[in-house]
Amino acid sequence: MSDPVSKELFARAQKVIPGGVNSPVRAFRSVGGEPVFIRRAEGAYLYGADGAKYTDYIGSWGPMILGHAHPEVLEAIRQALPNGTSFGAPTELEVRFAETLCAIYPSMEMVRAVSSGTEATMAALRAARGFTGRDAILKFEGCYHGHADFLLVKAGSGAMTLGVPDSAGVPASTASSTLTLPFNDVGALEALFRTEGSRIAAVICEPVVGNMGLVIPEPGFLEAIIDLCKKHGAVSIFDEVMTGCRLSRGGYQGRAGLSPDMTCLGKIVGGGLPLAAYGGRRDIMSKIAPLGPVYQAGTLSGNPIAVTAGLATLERLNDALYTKLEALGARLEAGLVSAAKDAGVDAYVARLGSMITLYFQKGPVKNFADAMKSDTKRFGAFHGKMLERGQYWPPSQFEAAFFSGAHTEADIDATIAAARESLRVG
Ligand code: HOZ
Repeated sequence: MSDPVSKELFARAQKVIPGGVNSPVRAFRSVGGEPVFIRRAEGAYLYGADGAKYTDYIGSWGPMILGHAHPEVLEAIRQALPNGTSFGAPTELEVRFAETLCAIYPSMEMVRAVSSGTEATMAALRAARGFTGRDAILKFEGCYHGHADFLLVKAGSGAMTLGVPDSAGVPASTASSTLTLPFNDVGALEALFRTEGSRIAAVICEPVVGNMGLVIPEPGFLEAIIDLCKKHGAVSIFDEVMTGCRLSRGGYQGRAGLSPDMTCLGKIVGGGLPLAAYGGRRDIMSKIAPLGPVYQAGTLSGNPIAVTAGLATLERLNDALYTKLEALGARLEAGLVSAAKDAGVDAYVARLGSMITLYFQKGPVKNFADAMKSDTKRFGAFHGKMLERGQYWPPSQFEAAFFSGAHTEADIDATIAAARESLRVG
């Protein structure tokens, strides 16, 4: 499936990097192939190690909403470079970054920059535990919040794809303070709060799940999380690492008019460089050191080059972009639905804005158990056929696909045509 140059690189990589990849989702294990190595990217396209061109539906797993190598983002980075790459001391850039995030996300009164989504969720939960003085946290089956020990419990993304939702190496004592429930089940949530409410520090959710494929919240589910947390003195945390600045400038919370106690951001806010953030209510964030007793730190937190890329990206998130993404998304969704129907393939397309999943099953998909009903073998065959046709779809049934403002109607139509063929021959 992969080209000869990638094959050779993968053989070398496997000798010195576990599985040949620096993050498991990049391996093509669940789709029965080997990864395509990438040399460069521009706009809507990735260029493989052998020079082959692919229309990209990964977008670096979310950050590249403006498209790859956006000229103005690159220029901002270029201008920042001569000033130095890291100071380990505060900068005006970090102040602007925090002010910008607080303005875009009114639920965040204070914010702290970190370097990855994993750090953001880990730190937000520590803050919630420090604030409440409680240990238990609740997450939802199939949601993925990075790879902190206590979050690798019934986890989505690569953990789900590779069949290790409960990772080895996590002490049972750590995992035991993580409670789990099915996504979208308000009854189960209410019942759990009735019995365990007084020991729950926080409920963390992806408001729209992207890590078991795309799963959209049922009306009232997220509101129930926020309300029950309020009632029981727990902290509601929206992990908008994927959805933040993606489903609207203000994330899913901005789109739905919701106000969680805390929010985690990453991916887009870093403009393609390692930068993330967590924040929320002032009384909770005031617990963070040096203001309070909850410790959290980072040598490269708020790195000036990463913040420059983030700000340059955030400045370009305007209404015209989201209108375009919605129109492209509707076009892609309709095209995939019709291609699957014409091919006689059982399929369910979930989409919101510029996030989309083509499930190989009839659907609907409302939670982890539903997602697991998908025909992953069929998905693997589809993935390979799409790749042959220059379409780089995420190499897992359980990852949302992303597209960018650099994609055109012609790109989407070519993808639909490729899907039509791939579904027929698959
Ligand atoms: N959240 C991303 C995938 N669902 C993470 C990317 C990675 O694990 O490499």
